[in-house]
Amino acid sequence: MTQMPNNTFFDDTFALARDPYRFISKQCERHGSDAFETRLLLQKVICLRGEEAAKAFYDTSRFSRVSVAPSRIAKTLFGRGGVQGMDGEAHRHRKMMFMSLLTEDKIGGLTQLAREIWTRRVLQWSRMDQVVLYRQAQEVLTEAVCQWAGVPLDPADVDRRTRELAALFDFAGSIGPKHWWARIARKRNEAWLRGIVKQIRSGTYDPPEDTAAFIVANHRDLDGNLLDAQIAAVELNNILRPTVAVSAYIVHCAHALNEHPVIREQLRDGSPDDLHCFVQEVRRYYPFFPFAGAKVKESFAWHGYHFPSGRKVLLDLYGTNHDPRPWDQPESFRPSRFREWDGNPFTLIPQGGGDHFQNHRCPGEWIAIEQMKAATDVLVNGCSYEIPEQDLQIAMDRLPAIPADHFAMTNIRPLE
Ligand code: MYR
Repeated sequence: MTQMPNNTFFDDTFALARDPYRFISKQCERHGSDAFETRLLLQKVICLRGEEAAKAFYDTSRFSRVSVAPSRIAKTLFGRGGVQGMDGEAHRHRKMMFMSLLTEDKIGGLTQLAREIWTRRVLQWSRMDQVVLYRQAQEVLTEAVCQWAGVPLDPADVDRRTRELAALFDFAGSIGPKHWWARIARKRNEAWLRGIVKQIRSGTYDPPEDTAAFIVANHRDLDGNLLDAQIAAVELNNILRPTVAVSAYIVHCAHALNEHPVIREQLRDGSPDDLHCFVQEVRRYYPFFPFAGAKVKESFAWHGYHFPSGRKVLLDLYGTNHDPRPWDQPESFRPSRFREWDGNPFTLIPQGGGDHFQNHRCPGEWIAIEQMKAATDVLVNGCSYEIPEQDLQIAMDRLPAIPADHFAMTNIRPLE
């Protein structure tokens, strides 16, 4: 066995928190290795990056997801008892429930709803002095996904439900009051969704049978039992929350359009393929989810390194998307690289890698792509706007990392 490079003399929790998207890659560069060991929250952890590491990480015979998320992430971002913490047949069965919701047709329905809401919003914005895109995108996505999922949402509640859903991903990585607000937000959101699940089961609320609310409320586990109402609420939240989190990617699209006026011009009368390449490059280039976690099932060796049973492992998602081996000049924003792309599921992994059905790869990846395309089309062809003086620098110490001022826009005019 080769000795794995290690930082275990120190605890790297603060170094990781200061630079969550680049810490692992920087250390890999320093050690000249795609794997190194460190301590996080005083526990030994192995950090990995790159295509080969991703292939090993998504080998379900080697890694488990049960009880991997730190408690502060479980109590905010993911909730307890949901698909993220499952293994084996039970995981595949639960994942099928999500995949059944994500057919091309159904995703198209969600995109259509969102487009209508964007069009309405642009008209409202034209009567306002200034809007902040991050917040606006969160509201659009909350309205659209609730309607699509069969989750009743009174117009008067859009603001508070958006705040709740956004707190779960926006403050999961925070410390102090923001983090505590995210915990409260999860409790409130789960209570709301639990109530809807119970109403569906008792017949007092009857959403269409192809909606997420109906499917989750009536889903049966491998033993043929309905999910506990609390777990069903966590899974319904797993459909709403990540859709609202696409707001971060929408801000990244706006940022890229602003940084690259030539690309923006090309998209004005571009083909669907131009738009697809643009969105894929935004997903590769911009920071969204920093890393994914797992733990070793049984000890094994990989590239001469020993992985002991039970050891926690982090796979660097952002660093793998910026790995210069598969990505020529990874720090330059170049949508055209996706014209020739081979679709390798281990080199472009912003929302996890491997297979959507078998692995912990985000089942909502296609929702993200289609929502980003719809929003980019609105920003390029649906309105004109100006960018007021503000800090457009991507705050890399924030999770998710977006421009410091959340992308303000003024003087908005609908086009057409
Ligand atoms: C989701 O809601 O599942 C997607 C959220 C995407 C934004 C992610 C940024 C927050 C990361 C929190 C810390 C993660 C540590 C594993």
